[in-house]
Amino acid sequence: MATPIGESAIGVIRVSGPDAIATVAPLLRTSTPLADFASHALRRVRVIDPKSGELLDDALCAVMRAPRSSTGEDVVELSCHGSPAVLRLITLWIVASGARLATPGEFTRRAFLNGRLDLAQAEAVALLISARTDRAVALAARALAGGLSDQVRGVWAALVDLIAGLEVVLDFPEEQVGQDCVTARATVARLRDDVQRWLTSARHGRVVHDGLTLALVGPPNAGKSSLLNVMLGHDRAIVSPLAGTTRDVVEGTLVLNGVPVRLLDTAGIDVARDAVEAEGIRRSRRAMEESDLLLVVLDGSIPPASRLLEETASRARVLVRAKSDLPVHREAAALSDAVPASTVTAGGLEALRERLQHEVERRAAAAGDEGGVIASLRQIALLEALHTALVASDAALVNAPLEAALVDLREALAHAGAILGVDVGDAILDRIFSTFCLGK
Ligand SMILES: Nc1nc2c(ncn2[C@@H]2O[C@H](COP(=O)(O)OP(=O)(O)OP(=O)(O)O)[C@@H](O)[C@H]2O)c(=O)[nH]1
Ligand SMILES: [Mg+2]
Repeated sequence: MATPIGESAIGVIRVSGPDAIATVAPLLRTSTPLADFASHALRRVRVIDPKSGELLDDALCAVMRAPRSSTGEDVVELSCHGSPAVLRLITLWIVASGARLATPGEFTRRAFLNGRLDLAQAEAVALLISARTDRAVALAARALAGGLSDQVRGVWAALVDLIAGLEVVLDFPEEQVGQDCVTARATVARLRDDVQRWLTSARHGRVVHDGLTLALVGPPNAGKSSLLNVMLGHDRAIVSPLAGTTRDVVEGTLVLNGVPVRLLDTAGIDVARDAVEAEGIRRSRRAMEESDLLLVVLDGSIPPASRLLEETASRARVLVRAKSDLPVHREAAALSDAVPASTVTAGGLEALRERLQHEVERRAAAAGDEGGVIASLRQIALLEALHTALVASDAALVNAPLEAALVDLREALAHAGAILGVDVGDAILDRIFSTFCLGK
C-alpha cells in the first residue's frame, strides 16, 4: 500500500517485479487481458475475489513496463477506493497470488539498484516526503532532480581524471607526461572550495528541513505564556497572574520564513517553593539546553532578573522587555538590546517577529534560495570526510611523495562515490532505506 491506511478517497496499491502483471491479473476483470494493457495508461478495472469471482471494487489500473517505471521493473498500480478493509483484502489476495509485502523503502531501493536514481536522489525522496514547509519542499525537489548528485558527480569525475593522470606520472617518472603537480593542486583547491560551499549550504538546508527550537525562558510571571499564545495565534498555554502557573513544558509550532520553529514555553526560573516547582524548573533548564535560540522574557515593569541574564549570556538569545504597556522600570530600560513588547496592546510584537525572522534567516541563509542544497545527515558526514581528504591531498601534493597524495585522493574519491551510491555495501543501504515509509 503506497498511501496511508485510513478512510480516504482513494488508496493506492503498487506491485513491482518481473511477475507483477501475472500476479495481479487473476484479481481483475477486464475487457483486454492485463498483459495486453498499454504501458503508462490508466484503465478502469473491476477487482474481484479470484476464488468466488465476487466483485470487490471498481478501480483504476496502470501497468508500467520495465525499464521505464519508477523501480525499473514491471509495475502495476491499482487506485482503489480508500477503505482500509478493501485495501487490506486486495493486498492479501495479491500476496496469496504470489507477491510478498514490501519492506520500508523497498521501491526506492529497487529504483536505486536498477539505476533509476542515484543514492543522493533516493535520499532526497525521503527528504521530500518529510518536508514540512514550502521552502523545505523546494530544496528537496531540487535534490530529487539531481542537484547535489550532479555536483558530486562532477567532483567524482574530476578526481578520477586527476588520479589517473598522477598514476601516469608515477609509472613513467622520466617521461614528463600526465598531470603535473601544479595543475593538480589547482584542481584539488577548486574541488575543496566547492565542497566547503556545499557543506555550508547543506547545513543551512538542514535548518530549513528540520527547523529550529526556541525556548521562552524567564522569571515567573514575566509574560512567557502570554507571548507564546500571541505568537501561535491561539490560547495554547494557561495564563494567570499567579507566579508559577506553567509547570510542564508547553509546545507549539510556528513557521517563520519557511522554517518550522518549535516553541517551548517553560516554567519560570526562580527559587522553587516546592517539589513540583523544582521539577518544572529542571524541565525549563533541559528545554534551554535543547534549544537553538532562547527568547529571554523579562517583565519590564520590575528590576530584571540578573541571575537569568548571566545564565543565558553565552547563549544565542533574544531579550524581550515584556509588559511594555506598563511604566518601565529604570533598570529594565537600561537593557538596550531588549525588544519591548506588550501582549495587551500588541505593541512591539511585529518588531519581535522581525527580529526572530532575522535570527532564523541567519541560520537558514543560502538554503532554499538559488543554489541551496539539502542533504541527509549521512551525506553531510560524507561531504565533511570528502573535504578533509581534499585538504590532506592538497597538503600532500606540496610536501609529501606523490604516493601519499594519491592515497588521500583515492580516499576522497571513495567518499564522493559513497554519496552517489557507487560501491556502498548492503548494510549502508539497509540503514538508508529502513527510514522510508512503506510503499515508497
Ligand atoms: N500589563 C500586561 N500584563 C501582561 C502582559 N503579558 C502578560 N501579562 C500578565 O502577566 C501575568 C502573567 O502572565 P503569563 O503569561 O502567565 O506569565 P508567565 O511568564 O507564563 O508566568 P509563569 O508561567 O508563572 O512563569 C498574567 O496576569 C498576564 O495577564 C502584558 O504585555 N502587559
Ligand atoms: Mg507560563
